Amino acid sequence: MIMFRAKLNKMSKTNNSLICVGLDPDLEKIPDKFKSNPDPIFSFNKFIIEQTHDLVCAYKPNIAFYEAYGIDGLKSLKKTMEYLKEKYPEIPIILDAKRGDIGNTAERYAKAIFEYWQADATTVFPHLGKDSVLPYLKYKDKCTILLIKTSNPDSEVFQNLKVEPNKEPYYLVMAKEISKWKYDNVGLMVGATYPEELDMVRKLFPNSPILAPGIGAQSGQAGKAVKAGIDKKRVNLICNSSRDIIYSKNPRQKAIETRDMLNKFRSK
Ligand code: OMP
Repeated sequence: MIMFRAKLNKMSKTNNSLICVGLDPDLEKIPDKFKSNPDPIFSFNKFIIEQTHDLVCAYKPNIAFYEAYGIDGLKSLKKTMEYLKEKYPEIPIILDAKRGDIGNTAERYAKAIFEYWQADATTVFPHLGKDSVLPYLKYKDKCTILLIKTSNPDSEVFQNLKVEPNKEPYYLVMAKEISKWKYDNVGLMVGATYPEELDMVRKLFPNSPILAPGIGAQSGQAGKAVKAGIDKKRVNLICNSSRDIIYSKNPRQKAIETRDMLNKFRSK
């Protein structure tokens, strides 16, 4: 049984990379040449994977971009997952599904994500408490990435509210509580747009994988995020970029530039 963390760190080292390319296809944005293909989403994803597989530490398809096209979109997602598993089994796949429901229902979500979709990791909102997350944590070799502080501008409104007893921000209280769970298959998500919060979370979880989306299209502060989020062994940070790479005129070139830019800060 290969643990997600081992798979991620191996890939980070092999490709010398912290980049996770987000496979978030939108038919209105993909180049025309893919649109005549019977499965434009899969053919676009395949192109992006072929352009970037030696430059990434992970891929992250966000399920919303497939559900938006109904059954056909989900079939394209299945083909993409199968393609990756067959051609590049060493690259971890984070199926970004942003779940969050009571335990009984969470058990069904976890089964779908880890057994049907065969993802290596997924994203879950921990606000409902430990009993809502345990069904995911039962899958020991998988990683459940808990959303601590989202990358969007309005994430301040609720997630930074000061709460009792010590008037600390809600995201931090939540992270501290999760750190007491002591599960080694927990990952955390903090937007690269919030390097200070990322720093606080890294201190609480010195060895855990942290997903930091928001570089590129959301103008996250890549340098500050890498310095705050990298662990002592210079790994366990997953910097996701979707639109900025996949819709670039030259996705390979853009991925190389992003990888090199992140590595510059990684070694400092
Ligand atoms: P781009 O903004 O195009 O790079 O895409 C960002 C990807 O990361 C999307 O799939 C988002 O849903 C996801 N994401 C965020 O942007 N912000 C978050 O706080 C959390 C996520 C995520 O969990 O990946």
